[in-house]
Amino acid sequence: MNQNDLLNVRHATLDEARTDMLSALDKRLKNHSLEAALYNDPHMFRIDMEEVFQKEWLFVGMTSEIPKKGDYFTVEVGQNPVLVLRDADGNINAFHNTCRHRGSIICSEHRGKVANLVCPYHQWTYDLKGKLLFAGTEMNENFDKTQHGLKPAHCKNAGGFIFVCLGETAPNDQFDEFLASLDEYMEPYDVENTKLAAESTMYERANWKLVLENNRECYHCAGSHPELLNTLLEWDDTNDPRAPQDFLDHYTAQAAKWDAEGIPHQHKSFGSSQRNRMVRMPLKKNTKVMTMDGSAACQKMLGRVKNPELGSMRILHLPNSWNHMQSDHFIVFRVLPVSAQESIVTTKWFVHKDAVEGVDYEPEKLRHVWDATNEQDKVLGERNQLGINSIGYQSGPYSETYEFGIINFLEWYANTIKKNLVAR
Ligand code: 3BY
Ligand code: FES
Ligand code: FE
Repeated sequence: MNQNDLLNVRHATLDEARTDMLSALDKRLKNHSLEAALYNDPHMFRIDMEEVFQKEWLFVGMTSEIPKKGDYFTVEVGQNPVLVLRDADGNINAFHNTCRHRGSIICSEHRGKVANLVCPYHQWTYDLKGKLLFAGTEMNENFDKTQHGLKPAHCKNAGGFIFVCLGETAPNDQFDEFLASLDEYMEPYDVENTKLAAESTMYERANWKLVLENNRECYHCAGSHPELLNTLLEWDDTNDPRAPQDFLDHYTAQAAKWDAEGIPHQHKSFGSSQRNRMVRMPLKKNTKVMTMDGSAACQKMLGRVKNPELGSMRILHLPNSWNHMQSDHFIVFRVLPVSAQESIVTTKWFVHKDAVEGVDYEPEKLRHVWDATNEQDKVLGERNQLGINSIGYQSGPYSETYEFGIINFLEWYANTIKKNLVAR
């Protein structure tokens, strides 16, 4: 624990913290920020990990990051190392990245390729489906290899998105309906024929909920995101009460072109409190994608896309991802908690797999706007955390027009914690 963590400890036991958390969530003012402990107390953080990150579906990465058999990437969900791997049949599976001998992690690189999974400690060897193949010659004769395969985690993919769930049983909450729509909405992009072109990993000294809250509103955009606002129109939906007529007219004209090409764009949401949503929104007039001047980022468009002005399709997955799918590249964002006041935000940019770096696209141009935006958001999140740690902090009101996305997020969060704590 760091010094801040110690300052915020206020429970003798985890059970006390659970009771305290339920009562804090029950008596919270719906349209107000949470009480400080929910953003900085280490016991509350542990409950977030147990009830949300170790039980709910999480976005981890894209199928095109691991195109061939034996390709893998690893991800840390709190202190749980997870391995996501393509097997010989082309299926993607997830395993706890911990050896069934004495628990060493098996893959310590963030990504790579293997024929089999060999634990570096005593060379126990597993196949790509997690079956234990070899445990040396020193185990006694009663040792049963079939009882020592890698522990699987739930893993599903659709439209190129990979989700894992570390819980014993995976929650439903219309998740399969969401996946079916992801397949439909992502079809034009042909994700299997894309490649990772750039990646950033940012360490932020802010509770994961502050990172999400910041992303769920554009109230701060005018004050902080000059690069993004060259192209982004801040309305997330045609129902947005703030959307002016010229935006609605622009949307109608763009949507007619998308319809002519069979590009899905209608707003859809799934699960409680719009836990998953997707919608395509136009960017500013005469801009194509989120570059500094709105011009193309890559000469090769994705999949079967012909129209460079596809706006951005936003895909939200609570608790840990938002995304922007455009005509010539798409960007995915993933948040993973580290401690009560630390998070890791990973951003990845994808282009057509045949696009050549330096010829069809320049990584610097591709990533510039969101590198700048992420840096600005990191500062905002960290300042938010510092102020919340003050004894002077008091829950404050959200704007119901600008910050409805946060209200939905916290409603989902509060209901999820309650549902899972009560089921315990
Ligand atoms: O564009 C995004 O990803 C979000 C939505 C509004 C604020 N933020 C920049
Ligand atoms: Fe993996 Fe010993 S801990 S082989
Ligand atoms: Fe922002």
